[in-house]
Amino acid sequence: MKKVALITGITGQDGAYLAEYLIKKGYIVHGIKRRASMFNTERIDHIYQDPQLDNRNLILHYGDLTDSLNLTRIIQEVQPDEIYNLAAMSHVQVSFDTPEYTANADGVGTLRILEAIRLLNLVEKTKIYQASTSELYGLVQEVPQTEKTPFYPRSPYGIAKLYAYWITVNYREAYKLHASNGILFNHESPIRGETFVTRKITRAMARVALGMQETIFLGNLSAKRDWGHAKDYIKAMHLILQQDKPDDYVIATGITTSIRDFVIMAGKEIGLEITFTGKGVEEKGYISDIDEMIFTSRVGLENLSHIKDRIKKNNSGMNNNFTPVISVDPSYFRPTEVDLLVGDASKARNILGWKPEYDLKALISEMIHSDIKLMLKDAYLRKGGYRTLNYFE
Ligand code: NDP
Ligand code: GDR
Repeated sequence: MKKVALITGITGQDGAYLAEYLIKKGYIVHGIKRRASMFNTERIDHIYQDPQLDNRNLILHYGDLTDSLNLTRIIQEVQPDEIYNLAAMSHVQVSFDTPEYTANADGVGTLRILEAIRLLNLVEKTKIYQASTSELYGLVQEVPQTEKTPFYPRSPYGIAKLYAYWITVNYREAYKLHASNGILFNHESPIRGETFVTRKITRAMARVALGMQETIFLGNLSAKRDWGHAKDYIKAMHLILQQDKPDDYVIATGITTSIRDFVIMAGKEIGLEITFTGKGVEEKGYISDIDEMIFTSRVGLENLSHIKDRIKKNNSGMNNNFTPVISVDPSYFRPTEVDLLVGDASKARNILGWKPEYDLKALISEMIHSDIKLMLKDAYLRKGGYRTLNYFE
C-alpha cells in the first residue's frame, strides 16, 4: 500500500519541493491549493497530472486554511497517513498590514486541521507536521537558539505561529496525536517567493548584471539570518514524521550572515565586487571592481562593457557621486525587527540524522544562476518584441 500524504501550501516553495520528494519516495500526494483568478501552480506544473489520468500520484483540491468545513471534508476524503501543514501567509512584513487574516490562517488554521483529525477519528492513523518557524524566537533570548530557548515573537506572523506551535503541542499531549513542530530557520531556493530578501537580491543582481536595472532598494542591511536550502529542509520535515514519537525540532545550518554580506556574496558569485559606504539610511553599495573571467563565464561577454563603464564612472566619481547598486529604502523597515537568528540543530542531527548538504555559497550560486537564466529569457523575449503579455494591446 502506498502512503498517502496531504500537503497544505503545495503551491508554495516548500510544498513544491516536498511534493516532488514524496512522489519520488512512492507516496500518493494530495495538495490543497487556493482558488485564484489566474494559474498559481507554476511551482508544481512539472509534476501536475491531468484529472483524467488513472492512478495519479498527485491530486489537487481547492481549499483554504480559513475554511474548516472544506478542510474537514478534504481530510475525510483523503484519509491521509501524513499531513504537512505548510500553508500560511508567510511574509513577516505583510503580516503587519494583515494581522487579523494572518492570525486566522496561520494560527487558527492549524487548529482547524488538528480538530478535523480528532473529529474524524484519525488520531491513530494520521501524523501531522506543523511548519513552525525561527520567527518564534524574535527578540532572541539566547544565542544560538535551540528547542529550549524561550520564545519572544516580534510580528503578527510570529505570534500567529506561536499559537499554532502551542496548539500542536497541546493536541499531542491532550489527545496523543502524532503532531510535531519543525522549527525551521530561513530556507531559500531558486523558487523562493520574489519578495523575500534573498530572492529579491539574486533576482535584482541578475538584472543589474544584464544591464536591466541599476539599483536595488532594500531595508535593514544589518539583520542576520541563518539561511539554508529548502531542498535540505523538506527532507527534515519528512524525517520528523517517520519517528516513532512526535517531537519538536530546530532545523538550521548554525551559521548566520547579514543581508549586507549576502549582497557581497551574491556579487562575488558573478565576479562583481560590491563595496558599502555610509551609515543607516544613507548607506549605499556600489560595484567597485570586476573579475572579468568570472563575469564573462557566468553572465556573458556581451554584458561586460556596461559594467566596466559603470565601475569607471563610480571610481572617478567626486564626493561619492556614483550610481549605487544598493540603496536603503526605509519603507522596508519593520515596526519591530528580528535582528539576529542562528539555530542549533544538534537534536535533529542526533535523533533524525539530518544535516544540510548545501552551504550558503552553494545556495547563492544556485539562486543567482537560475535568476540569470530567467532574466536572459526575459531579455530575449523583449528583444523579439514580446515586452509583456498584454491582453489589451
Ligand atoms: P510560501 O509563501 O512560498 O507558500 C505558502 C503556501 O501557503 C502557498 O502555497 C500559499 O498559496 C499557501 N497559502 C497561503 N495562505 C493560505 C490559505 N489561507 N489557505 C490555503 N493556503 C494558503 O511559503 P514557504 O513555502 O516558504 O513556507 C512554507 C511554510 O513554512 C509556511 O507556513 C511558512 O510560514 C513556514 N516557514 C517558512 C520558512 C522559510 O524560510 N521558507 C521558515 C520557517 C517556516 P498561494 O500559492 O496561493 O499563495
Ligand atoms: P523573514 O524573511 O522575515 O526572516 O521571514 P525576509 O527575507 O522577508 O527578511 C529577512 C530579513 O531581511 C531584512 N530585509 C528585507 N526583507 C525583505 N523581505 N525585503 C527587503 O527589501 C529587505 N531588506 C532587508 C528584513 O528586515 C529581515 O530582517 C522568512 C519567511 O519565510 C517566514 O515565513 C519564515 O518563518 C522566516 O523566514 C523564518
